[in-house]
Parts: sequence; C-alpha cells; structure tokens
Amino acid sequence: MKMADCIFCKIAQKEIPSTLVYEDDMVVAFRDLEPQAPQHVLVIPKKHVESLLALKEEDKALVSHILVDVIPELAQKLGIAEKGFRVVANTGEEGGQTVKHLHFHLLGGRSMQWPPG
Ligand code: DGP
Repeated sequence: MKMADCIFCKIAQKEIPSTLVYEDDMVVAFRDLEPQAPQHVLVIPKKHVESLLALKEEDKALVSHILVDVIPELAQKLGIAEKGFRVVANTGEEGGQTVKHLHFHLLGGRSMQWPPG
C-alpha cells in the first residue's frame, strides 16, 4: 500500500508534515507547497497509486469518492464552490506530473485561464 520513497505516501502517513484540510479512511487533502491560486489543495488516495493510468477496476469506488464526495465538499469548505474552481490530474511526463502518486489539484479563488501552459 505504501511506497518507501514516495513523498505523498509519507504525507498520508503523517511521516512528514503538511497542512491537512481533509482526511478520511481513504483520502487526505493538504495545501500545495507551491500554491498556484489563492486556494490550492492536493487531494490524494492514501494508498499508493502512481497515476490515473495505474488505476484498476477495484479503484473505481475510490476515484468516485474523491470526485463525487471529497472535492465538492472541499470546494464548499474552502469557499470556492460558488464562483467555480479547477480540478487537474497531471499525468505522466508530458502531462507535467512531478510526483508519482496520484493527486488531484483543486484550485480556486481566482479566475482561471485557458489553455493552461
Ligand atoms: P504535479 O506537478 O502535478 O506532480 O504536482 C505536484 C505538486 O506537489 C506540486 O504543485 C508541488 C506539490 N508538492 C511537492 N512536494 C510537496 C510536499 O512535500 N508538500 C506539499 N504540501 N506539496 C508538495
């Protein structure tokens, strides 16, 4: 379940500090170290999954929980639900993924631009 050298596994296990904004038995969410918006939170599964591409059939409930339950609840809690927000899962090298533990960026509190860089 846990990868020895994975920084997000360590955050999920509280082995290294972070500013947690949400936790349940499957998921943690914490503030991004390099925020790109007034509200910038990373939502991750506690179990180690490398990226969207590594998800398996058995992970459907986990992903559904993140997208259906956790992110909308967090958006409300962070005060960004009404005006809108962005959810991003950078995947792989050209997708801009730097940490190889699945994470959903939740960004809000400013007007987002399109296309992203
Ligand atoms: P990505 O580029 O999509 O893989 O995003 C990784 C994000 O993780 C990036 O925005 C910076 C953030 N990050 C990296 N290391 C840490 C850390 O140790 N703590 C926190 N809170 N965020 C981190």
